[in-house]
Amino acid sequence: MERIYLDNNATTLVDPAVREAMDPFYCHMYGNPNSLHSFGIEVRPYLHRAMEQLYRGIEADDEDDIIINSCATEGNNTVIMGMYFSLLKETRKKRIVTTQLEHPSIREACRFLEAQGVKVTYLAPNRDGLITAEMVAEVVSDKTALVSVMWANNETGLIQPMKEISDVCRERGVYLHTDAVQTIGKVKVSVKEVPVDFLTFSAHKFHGPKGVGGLYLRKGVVLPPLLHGGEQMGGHRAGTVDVAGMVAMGKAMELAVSALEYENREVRRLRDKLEDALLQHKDVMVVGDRNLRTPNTVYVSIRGVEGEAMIWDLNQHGIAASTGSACASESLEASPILTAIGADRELAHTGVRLSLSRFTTETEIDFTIGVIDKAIVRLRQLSTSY
Ligand code: C6P
Repeated sequence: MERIYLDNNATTLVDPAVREAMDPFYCHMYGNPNSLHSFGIEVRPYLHRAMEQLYRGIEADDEDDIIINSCATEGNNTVIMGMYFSLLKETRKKRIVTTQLEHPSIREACRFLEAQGVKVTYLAPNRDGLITAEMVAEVVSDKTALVSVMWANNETGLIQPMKEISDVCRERGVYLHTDAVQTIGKVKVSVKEVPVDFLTFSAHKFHGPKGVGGLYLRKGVVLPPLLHGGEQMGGHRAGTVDVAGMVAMGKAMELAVSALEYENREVRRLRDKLEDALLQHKDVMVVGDRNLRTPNTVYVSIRGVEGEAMIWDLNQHGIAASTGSACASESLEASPILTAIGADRELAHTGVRLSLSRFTTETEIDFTIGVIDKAIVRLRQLSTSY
């Protein structure tokens, strides 16, 4: 059996069709799109097409902007820092409302602004792991510059009610940002149906390459750039655009959107099969209602089994999973996200995240179930607390 990859919320395999689309831009069409000679001119139609694929993918309007950047961490920081220089620093609007569920690229950026005098409210989710529109409505005031709520969570897969939250923000005239990194290709993302002002995405989470991402800006919103020094991206982000990356992200977006139906039927079926098998064991808990989660994610707590021990055991059998987000994998701290949803100490330390993709097969899931079944029995026998 080849190795099995069930850590798709950390990163994904590059779809072979995406790889094929980006390949010509390394050794053949390697011109700088801002150059006036033929090498530059010949790549421009490909960038144009990639932009069209991205606009179509999230149902953006022609007059909106999509800034191509290096990753979601950059996109999230661009929004938070940009808001500081456009509103928070100089006007009466001195507040940001965000949540305790956010990725560190939002959380740490907000902490940095707190040190500059910005007031940040970190909304706690309810017991279901959700941030409701009412919670947002309760804390937003005329001093709020920005609301930032992640669309789907990277650890639990829980999907937030973004439409209702966007209704509140529109009504109150407050900018809304959403980190949609874990949502593209899993749930329909339409900025027409869910009118947000800023939206972050990252190609490597939907079968594109690492090192390229996008930030959507609604028409008319003002956001100073994070990177200065050139007119690329209409002045929104200086620096030569990663041509191969952008072409790849466009193709990956197109494929992700066309695979949505498969994701919601087949990937969900395999995820549910795995989840049902886990729940056959006693003292096993899955975080969040499966119908409120992205179809590929299950976050499970197995009493008496340390998350790290299970990951190690799975890895011995060639199966890749994680205890939570990859960027915190070396920390022994309890997951801030699980703590936020009220998990007790044990749950926050016994969590295992299994995340599938459209490349996951039934044979892989069956094999994984067999390995986990045996691991639970063995690791519990070794446990002093179970
Ligand atoms: N989450 C995980 O294992 P980058 O790599 O900068 O493009 O993406 C950062 C990021 C931002 N928002 C969300 C919701 C994310 O899940 C991630 C990346 C990985 O969960 C690595 S920490």
